[in-house]
Amino acid sequence: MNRQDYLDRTQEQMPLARWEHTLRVVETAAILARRFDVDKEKVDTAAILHDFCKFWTAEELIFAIKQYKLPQDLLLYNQELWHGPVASVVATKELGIQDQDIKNAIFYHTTGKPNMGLVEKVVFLADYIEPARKMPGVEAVRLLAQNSLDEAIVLSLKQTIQFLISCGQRVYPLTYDTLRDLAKHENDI
Ligand code: DGI
Ligand code: FE
Ligand code: FE
Repeated sequence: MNRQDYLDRTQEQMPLARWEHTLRVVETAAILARRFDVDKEKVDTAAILHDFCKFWTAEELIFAIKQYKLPQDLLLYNQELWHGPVASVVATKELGIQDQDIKNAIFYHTTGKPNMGLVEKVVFLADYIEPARKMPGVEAVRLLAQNSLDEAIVLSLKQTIQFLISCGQRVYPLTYDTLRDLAKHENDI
């Protein structure tokens, strides 16, 4: 499979609006990869595939989480958390993705994880700051992303946690673990 195959297979999985989001994440991730000297090809592939399973039904995602023995505690939390881990396995089984950096970047693109690699960080951040994102505080994250992947990700995680708590949703513990890991030099959490 080549890049065009990844693009075609991804496009046919999703409606136009999500496809356009994917293309903006690919572009944003390329800019960040250049800025922070990260492997462009890995970032590109992971960005193309990160939302591959976003439009699978809940039933399909639950089936995959069980069948592929993904973390079962995901099922106790927000459905939004399910598409990354499932896409990571599908990318391996159906698209032949073997590279661990790419698999991790897809798997953890919603929550992050402690000790993220640079490819993971770039995809995570590009997903949050792609130009059509409008969540409160996104502009401050874009500014931090000019200079520091970690500082930008820390602010994005804080804002996501705040958002989830404000609407009474449960926060998956890995989200806090990621924040603690990256903010270990801060004294405000
Ligand atoms: O798939 P996208 O919309 O492009 O972005 P995403 O995969 O980062 O999903 C973001 C959504 O996931 C956002 O609305 C917040 C929601 N979410 C639900 N529970 C959690 C969560 N995000 C994190 N980081 N942690 C959670 O526990
Ligand atoms: Fe996503
Ligand atoms: Fe996304």
